[in-house]
Amino acid sequence: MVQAWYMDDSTEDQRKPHHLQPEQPVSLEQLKAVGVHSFSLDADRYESDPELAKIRQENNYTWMDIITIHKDTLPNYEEKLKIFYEEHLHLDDEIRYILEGSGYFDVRDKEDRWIRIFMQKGDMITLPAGIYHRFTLDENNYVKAMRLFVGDPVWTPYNRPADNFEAREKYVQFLTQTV
Ligand code: KMT
Ligand code: NI
Repeated sequence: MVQAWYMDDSTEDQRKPHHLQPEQPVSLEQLKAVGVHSFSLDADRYESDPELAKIRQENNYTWMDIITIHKDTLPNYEEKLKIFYEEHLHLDDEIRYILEGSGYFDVRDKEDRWIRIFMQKGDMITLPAGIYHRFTLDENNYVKAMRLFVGDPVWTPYNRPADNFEAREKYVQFLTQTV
């Protein structure tokens, strides 16, 4: 299961965990309240996993590819990492499934505080359209992840502020309805 916690606001290396002192964990329920859902799967079986097939079918995740983020494999590695760590939103859900390695997805809570979500092998996450978020590698500097999408993928990030999109307005409306 994914682990999550509230972040400190130190500007030190983004790849460090950035726990508060004392630590302040965030539960899966708290993640659901901001529209973030997570699953645990057997990443060793991803090529023939009926559980993964079911999730894809039920959610209409027709499209997928695999991205490997490592300095030797990802073209424009430094530049891409910078883009991933800019606070942004998308007009569609962002769905990621970690096959190897690990990394952090940070999402904003209702009070605009950063929640850090540690994702490692077997963890899948869905970030709703309109949520402000960012991604960084951790100190292991390596992740291999499946990217899933409903239909043809659109990866366009809209950096904050991006409050006038319908996807954002809908998401803000959703937040008012959860505890
Ligand atoms: C994204 O959109 O932030 C990415 O695809 C990078 C992370 S995938 C583990
Ligand atoms: Ni994103």
